[in-house]
Amino acid sequence: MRAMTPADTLLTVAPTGAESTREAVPTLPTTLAEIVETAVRCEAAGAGMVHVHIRDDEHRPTLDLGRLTDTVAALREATTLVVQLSTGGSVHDPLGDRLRVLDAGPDSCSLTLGTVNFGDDVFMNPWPFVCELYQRTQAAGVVPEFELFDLGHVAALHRLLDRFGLPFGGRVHCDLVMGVPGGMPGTAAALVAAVQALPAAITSWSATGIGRTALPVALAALSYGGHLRVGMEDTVTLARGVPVEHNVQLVERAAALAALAQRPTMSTGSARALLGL
Ligand code: KMH
Ligand code: ZN
Repeated sequence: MRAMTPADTLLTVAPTGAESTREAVPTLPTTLAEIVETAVRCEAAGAGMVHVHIRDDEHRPTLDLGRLTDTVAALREATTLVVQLSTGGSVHDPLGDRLRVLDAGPDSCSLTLGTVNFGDDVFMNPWPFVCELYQRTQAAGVVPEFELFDLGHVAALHRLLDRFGLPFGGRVHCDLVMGVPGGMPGTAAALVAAVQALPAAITSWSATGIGRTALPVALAALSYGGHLRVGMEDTVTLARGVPVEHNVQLVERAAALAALAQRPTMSTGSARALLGL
């Protein structure tokens, strides 16, 4: 029933990420002004939530608390988007810095359920860290988005909810991040397997396909009742050899797919209700 229920689509934009360099991707928004400009345009194109990674003055990933706090304030000033800060950061960020992200006061934060090979790197999420971060979200009144890179992360989500109960706000939202080299593949079959294994407490799920899996994952998610995340964090081409010039292109494309599927993008107010904010 959960998988088949049609509904309007929560569209999340992840405009920056921590992996692409500004040198390799000159159109990547990395400054505060660029991230805010991107968020404004993406909201107008149908986005309901923004998943935020920030950069320093040299365009390198940072979890600087002052910058994070300023970013949350600037996004709230310029948009009505749900502001979600990444607690994943980059593969090089210390766990303590990642816990402190909550001190910037976002509406939501990402929370990955386990360690995963990440290309040639390792994205570290030891179980005690997952538990600590989750309990901090509950205490701070921040709504987590559970990031699931692999089927084992789905099992870990069962374990987490069984042990610590529901998130702040009482809703349970997760995002399947598919196609990372080291995680589950970005295929319809993997998506169905993961969704069928989700805990009964899940109230909404979205999916993200990395790189060339972006479109197959989006189409599978729409047809299976899920929501969408798109953005230059996950893919920097529109098609082979066609670079993304601006995140709004990915948002517009996803919004068009959602409309075609008779599941148009939802307002930011509906996004807040969906997530328990
Ligand atoms: N940058 C990746 C290592 C998250 O935002 O929570 C982790 C990531 C997930 O992007
Ligand atoms: Zn991220």
